Amino acid sequence: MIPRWWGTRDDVPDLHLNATIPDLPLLPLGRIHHHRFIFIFFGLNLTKGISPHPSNMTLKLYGFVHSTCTRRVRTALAEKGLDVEIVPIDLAKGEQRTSSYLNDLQPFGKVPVLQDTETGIQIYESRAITQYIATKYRGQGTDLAPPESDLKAFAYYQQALSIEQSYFDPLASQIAYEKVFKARKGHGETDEARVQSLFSQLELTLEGYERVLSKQPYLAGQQLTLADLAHLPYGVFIEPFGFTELVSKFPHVQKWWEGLKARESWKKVTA
Ligand SMILES: N[C@@H](CCC(=O)N[C@@H](CS)C(=O)NCC(=O)O)C(=O)O
Repeated sequence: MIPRWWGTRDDVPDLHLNATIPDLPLLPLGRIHHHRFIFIFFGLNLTKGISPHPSNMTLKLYGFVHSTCTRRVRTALAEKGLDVEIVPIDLAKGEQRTSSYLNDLQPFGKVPVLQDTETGIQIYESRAITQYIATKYRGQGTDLAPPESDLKAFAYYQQALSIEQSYFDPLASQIAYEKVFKARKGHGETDEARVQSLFSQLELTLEGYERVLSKQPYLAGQQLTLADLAHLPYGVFIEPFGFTELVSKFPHVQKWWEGLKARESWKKVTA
């Protein structure tokens, strides 16, 4: 049985938020309704877009609302107009490493994990979860992935997914680690030389993105897909460390990036 707790401010993977949220008591999920005003008062409505009542929701998402990977899933859900019950996992307290979590939910000790009570499917890995959502709810909300039967569109979609995972995510997530998570995990101070090196590599990567996006509006072609949306959580996370400035060097990348951030789904997830 996974304990249901809202986390403390230490879970918030965002320096700005960390700086503005005072220490809050741990709140049992069952009481969140009564404490909702606390989050709104501090400008953070943690329950927005998610169910405050763990009940008969079809979809349950084990995670932390502000973690990058949980946000990736929540963005896809928002594009589909789907509600989800969030079952909070307190990463700072190590709830993702309890034996019940490792054995029953995620063998690698990570969030998020999705449970679909309608199909009985339980799945982890944020990108796999978003693909599951896109497939199960095809025809509802935004179409987020072409079907396999559309050979050309599906091939370019796979290519776009691979671009994000191969060339963007490793660099962006390592920058996030160096700038924020390294110290938080007690692994030492930020290695600024490494950050600079990672940003240099990211610049070369964005040169590639610029070549692609000067010919088409989205990574897979004319339509937005999960491949585009997948960039949002880490891209936004590293914006204050130099990503905003870097993106501004590439007009087509910038247009694409601003368009992604302006989507209602992302606004909802970050509200
Ligand atoms: N590839 C995985 C990565 C999952 C992951 O690294 N999750 C982080 C939060 S974004 C986590 O659970 N960290 C806790 C830890 O490493 O102990 C996915 O996309 O779901």
